[in-house]
Amino acid sequence: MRTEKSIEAFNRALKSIPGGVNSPARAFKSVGSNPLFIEKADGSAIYDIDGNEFIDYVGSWGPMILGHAHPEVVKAVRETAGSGTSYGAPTILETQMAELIGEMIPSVESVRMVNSGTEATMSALRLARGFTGRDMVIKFEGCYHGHGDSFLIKAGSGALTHGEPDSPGITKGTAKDTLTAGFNDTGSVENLFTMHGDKIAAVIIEPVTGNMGVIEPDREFIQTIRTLCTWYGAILIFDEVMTGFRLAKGGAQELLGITPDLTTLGKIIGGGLPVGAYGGRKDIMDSLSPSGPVYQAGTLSGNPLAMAAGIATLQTINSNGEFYNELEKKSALLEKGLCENLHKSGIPAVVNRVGSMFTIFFTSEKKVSAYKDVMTCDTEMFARFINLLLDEGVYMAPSQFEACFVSSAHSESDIRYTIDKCQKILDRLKE
Ligand code: KE4
Repeated sequence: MRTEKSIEAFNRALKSIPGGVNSPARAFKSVGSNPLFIEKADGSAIYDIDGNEFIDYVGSWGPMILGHAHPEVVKAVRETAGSGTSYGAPTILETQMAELIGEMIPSVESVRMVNSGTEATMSALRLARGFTGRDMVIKFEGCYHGHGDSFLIKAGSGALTHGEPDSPGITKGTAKDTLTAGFNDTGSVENLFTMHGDKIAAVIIEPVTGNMGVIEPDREFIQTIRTLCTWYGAILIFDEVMTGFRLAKGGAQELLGITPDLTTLGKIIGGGLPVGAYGGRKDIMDSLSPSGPVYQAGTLSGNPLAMAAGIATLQTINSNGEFYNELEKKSALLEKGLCENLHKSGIPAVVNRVGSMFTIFFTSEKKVSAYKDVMTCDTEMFARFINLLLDEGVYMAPSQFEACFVSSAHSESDIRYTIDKCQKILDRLKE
């Protein structure tokens, strides 16, 4: 695979952009290679500047559920842009988006648009704190909610502790209000509520994780969180930036049958343009300025281009009553093929899949259902797998701790090609 142009582009970018990328997830650092610079993308295919073509399972980390450059999305952006790109004043497009989100996710009675998933989660936490008058938040080890200070906190030792900053620049004052529990560890959440219950403003969780790889919640675990939040008057925030409109029309909360108090969204609702949103119970949302005292604002919130792209995406999904069934069939076919490959190869690995999100964990654990299982992964083996896969024209997430995504644009031949190439590579990994 030729990569001269990407290498040259990367060296040039390094001179003016920290690490040569505008987001660390793109850096390919954890798989020991350099990022590919992309020229264009169409449907399930992505093309780098050296002319290499790949079947894309990153999909911009989730937004591209319809595949790249979907005609309806491109048309909507083109037509909207011709009338101007931003007004700093309300448009009907924003109301259409809010109504559409509320129709698809009934728990979202009222919603505020922002410009990224990070902005959505930061704002939702401030709102929960403002509404309850409490300071503490519980997050889960391995869950990622964007780069807001309160969320860049890991558990430190054990799963029950006051937070330790994950990054320089986060004050001890911030970290002390973030408590960390274990995903799928019901006792860890119960203990935190027993110790801090009336000081906990919110619990925020990826209802199905994508950011430590894909892990599904035990039903008793997620139900207990809902019960504890209700009992102690804490706000349950489902961070569905990745799972929203991905796992079902109504997101993970539809799949799990759990109603959160607030939901954060992003990715798919922008159709690839910068977007985020947070919404939920009207009594909570009405605390937001200008209706209420909790302040949050944004120059480009509800930007007409992002709204047009997002509305076109959601309307395209809604126009096909079989959309999620078709996605499920393709994703299940891929999972089956990958599992058969891995079984034949004898290489220890676990494939976790929920809907069209999946992760191949290179571990000898029989099951990956918690952060501690994820930490057993052979990241060296994973890196070799990813790089060999790229040589064969398949682009999967360049980190063991991420999700891959199937889109409606992936064809059955894409899936079969991917399965065949994975088999070839696993045989080579055994050498
Ligand atoms: P953004 O600020 O990146 O739009 O969203 C933050 C965020 C919040 N919540 C969840 C569940 C998320 O998955 C994300 C962002 N996801 C990563 C991929 N794991 C974005 C990729 C990147 O950081 O470049």
